[in-house]
Amino acid sequence: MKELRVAMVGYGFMGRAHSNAYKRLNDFFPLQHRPVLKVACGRNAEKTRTFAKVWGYERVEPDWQKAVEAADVDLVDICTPNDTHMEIAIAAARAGKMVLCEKPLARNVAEAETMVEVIEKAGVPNMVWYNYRRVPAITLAKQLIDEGRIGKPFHYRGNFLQDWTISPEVPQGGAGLWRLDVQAAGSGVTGDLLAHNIDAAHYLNGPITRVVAKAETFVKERKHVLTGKVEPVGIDDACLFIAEFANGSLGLFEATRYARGHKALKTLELNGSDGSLKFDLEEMEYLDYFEYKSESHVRGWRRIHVTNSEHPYMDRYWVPGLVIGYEHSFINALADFVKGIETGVPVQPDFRNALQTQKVCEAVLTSAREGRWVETGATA
Ligand code: SOE
Repeated sequence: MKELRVAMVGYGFMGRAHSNAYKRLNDFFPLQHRPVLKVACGRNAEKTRTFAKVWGYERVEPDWQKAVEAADVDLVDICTPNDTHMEIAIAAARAGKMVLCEKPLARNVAEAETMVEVIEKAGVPNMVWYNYRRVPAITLAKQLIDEGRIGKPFHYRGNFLQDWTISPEVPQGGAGLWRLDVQAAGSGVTGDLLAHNIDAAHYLNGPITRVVAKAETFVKERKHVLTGKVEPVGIDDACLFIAEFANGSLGLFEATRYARGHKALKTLELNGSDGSLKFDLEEMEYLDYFEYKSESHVRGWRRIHVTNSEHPYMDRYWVPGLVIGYEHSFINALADFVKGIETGVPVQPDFRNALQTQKVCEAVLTSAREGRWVETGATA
């Protein structure tokens, strides 16, 4: 078995989700590569040490440049705030390492384009962790669409609703709350939540060509963790947009951190001439499917429990009827990435593919600012 020696930059929520994937990969997927957790790297020395100990990294390296250039590292995983993605990805690619980057790829299109240019020049395998594509029910949705069961698509809907920033007492910035700091994050729910929905929409329904959006910042000032001062909030708290897809269908998207009662209500629906599909992350083991061609007396929505061995990824896990969870979407993504290295067929979404999601995010933010339709650059 070949070793895949990992340098992990960042130790937060995503550092844990990805580390779990490296550790469990070979337990479930027969592959020629075995991840080895070599180096953990982070800004806070004590937290990095604890993280490395808990997850089993061989050593700790406080200097990220040394970590990504280390001779005993093959793959760099970027789990840091968005404002550091570009610098780390470029250094890692130039050092000839494979690069896996947490979403969104960057803060904006300019950064993402630079990253794509460098990574493609370096010719190193790369992937962006849009993990929801690897939820078996969503992968099954893609399969049903590709089998022609939905017919001509008319409507696509995608929501991502949370409620964790409603209190004006929640500060912005710093290690825990950088998602609220526009400098660190680039944007608010657009880059954080809509980006997931745009990636899933691209995957299931093809390119989005133009958008018109409305964004809102409900809490205009928050204390900044780093300066201790009350400062203007630069992120979007909520963002809604209408989209046109290259295939002629219409999209409706909503993301917010102000939907009281919803922690991570991520839903999607596709309606076509021959059928419809519905997914809800809170019941992620199910895919709802409406098949129009059934005889009318039995026609209706059917709920597929996506746990059979013939369902995507499920032959790797338990017996039919028994479910897998959120963390497995990262294991599945990693398995696809490693398979990509072994077969020479690059996995999606790679940096170039994620750049298109970044372009839609930017078009959405421009539209919200300027109150007009904005082209994404994608064509039919
Ligand atoms: C934000 O709360 C967040 O953690 C995102 O950053 C993740 O990408 C999403 O999957 C869950 O919500």
